[in-house]
Amino acid sequence: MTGKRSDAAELTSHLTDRLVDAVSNDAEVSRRAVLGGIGVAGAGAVGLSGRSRADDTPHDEASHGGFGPVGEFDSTDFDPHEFLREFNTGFDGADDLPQRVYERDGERVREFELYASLKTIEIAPGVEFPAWTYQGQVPGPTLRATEGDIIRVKFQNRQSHPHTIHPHVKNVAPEMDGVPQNGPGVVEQGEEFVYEWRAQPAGCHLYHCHSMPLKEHVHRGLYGAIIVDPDPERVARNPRDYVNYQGPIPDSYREDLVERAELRNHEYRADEVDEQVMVMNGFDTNFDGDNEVYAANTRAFAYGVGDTDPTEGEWEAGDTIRPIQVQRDQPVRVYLINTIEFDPINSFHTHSQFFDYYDHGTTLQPTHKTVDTVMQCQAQRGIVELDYSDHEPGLYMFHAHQSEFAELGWMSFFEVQA
Ligand SMILES: [Cu+2]
Repeated sequence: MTGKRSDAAELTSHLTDRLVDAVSNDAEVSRRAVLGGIGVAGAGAVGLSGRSRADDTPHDEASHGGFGPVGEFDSTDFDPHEFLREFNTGFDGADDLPQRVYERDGERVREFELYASLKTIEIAPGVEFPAWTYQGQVPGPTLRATEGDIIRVKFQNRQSHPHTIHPHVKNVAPEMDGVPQNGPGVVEQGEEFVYEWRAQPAGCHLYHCHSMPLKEHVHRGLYGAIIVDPDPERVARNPRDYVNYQGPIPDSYREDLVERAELRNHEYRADEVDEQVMVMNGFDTNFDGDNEVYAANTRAFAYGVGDTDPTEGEWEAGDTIRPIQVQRDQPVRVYLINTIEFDPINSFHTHSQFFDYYDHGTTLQPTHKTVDTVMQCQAQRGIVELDYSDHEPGLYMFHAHQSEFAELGWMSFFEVQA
């Protein structure tokens, strides 16, 4: 490994070991104990010396406990790298998500079949969590449509608790709101309900269960992304709906907005951009009302740097910890959503890089121009646009800038490639 890569791997490995040791060896451990390195892993777990085991064995020789390859995830049934770029549009998406597109009364319907189920998921190497899931995964599948379409979700509850799907879109029918007080109410075990929502407004949105107690149903894992792409034809007709700007809109500005809409829309030019979904989440492993493990897309440090150097060959099964590789000459767009429970806010910070941010993704002009940190409350979301064309190839960290979230799993790298 090159120097920088081995340093990054060392950091990832150290933090992962510390987290895993603390969480897995003592079900009662609090996150304060994890951060302090006390109680479970002992004094050997503290500091960034590169020695992460209580027995003081150097990293390269450590056994890393009894699970799988060194510091790797055991379970291959969820791959955060695959999830990152997997958009279900009705035309295209995950094999295990039934979906289709059809016309009905002159409108386009994007139909998906989602179920709720209990599933044990792996949130850090060897650390399991009893999740409540949509489609057996956390986050649930990313649903994507174009503004104005109908999103139709056939929902089946295969779990013993009553669940719903509550959409964060502009929904004009109360019975489709997915709350216990309206329409069908909660969906009991074995029951089904078909939700229909208009895909509006354009933006980065989400869905989640709204059964009581709400914080448990959300924290257990029942959430996912809804992405609504702007319709360039509508933008041309109503440009004012997409800007926070009161002045006149000359034709050149209108054309610029239409082009921006095309670059955001998967049926036009969105493939020119490296699009990614990051759902910032956390897990309360001992159910004390405090999260012990944090991540973007569920798996702690999965976008860190593992032991394998991809420049030396292809990735192999078991190489579950690796940076997100991006091309220097291709812009990056992150649909960023915060679903964290128990903590009031979450955040996203890039090293050596500034980005444009679109709060809720509902505008075609950035709401924050040239920033390197944004924060989101629960259910807040937005679009992050990054350009690495000026940067030298290499590893660039990004993480929550609550430092403790970063140390407890929400720390990642982009690997910029020439
Ligand atoms: Cu629920």
